Amino acid sequence: MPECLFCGIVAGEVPATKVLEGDRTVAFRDVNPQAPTHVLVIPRDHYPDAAALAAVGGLLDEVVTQAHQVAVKEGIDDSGYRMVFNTGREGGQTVGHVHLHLLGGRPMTWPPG
Ligand code: DGP
Repeated sequence: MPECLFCGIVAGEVPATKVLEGDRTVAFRDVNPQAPTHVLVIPRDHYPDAAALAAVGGLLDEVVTQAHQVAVKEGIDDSGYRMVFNTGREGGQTVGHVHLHLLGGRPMTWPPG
């Protein structure tokens, strides 16, 4: 079992409901959904946060593109949705494998908590 929970999901060793899979990215449903659609999009390779992901050629783009593809698949692309990278302790990041939260299916409020 890998030490990283999301590496375990990528490897198929931790169960998850996968929504889309790309060569370098995977999208799966959040175990504790905060909206009717709450999907996490991650790179298959381990990077700790969005800044580390952005340092890799094209991979951040693939994560964002796959999130939009999930929104289309879920039928929320017209109504709108939110993409979030929680980063670090005060940013609310609890899993140290970078993940984009795709949230939608209800109106979002601002400011976030
Ligand atoms: P964050 O707090 O931004 O690091 O988000 C981590 C998210 O990961 C949180 O919304 C809950 C989700 N999560 C934690 N453990 C699991 C798991 O084992 N499976 C799935 N599908 N999601 C998980």
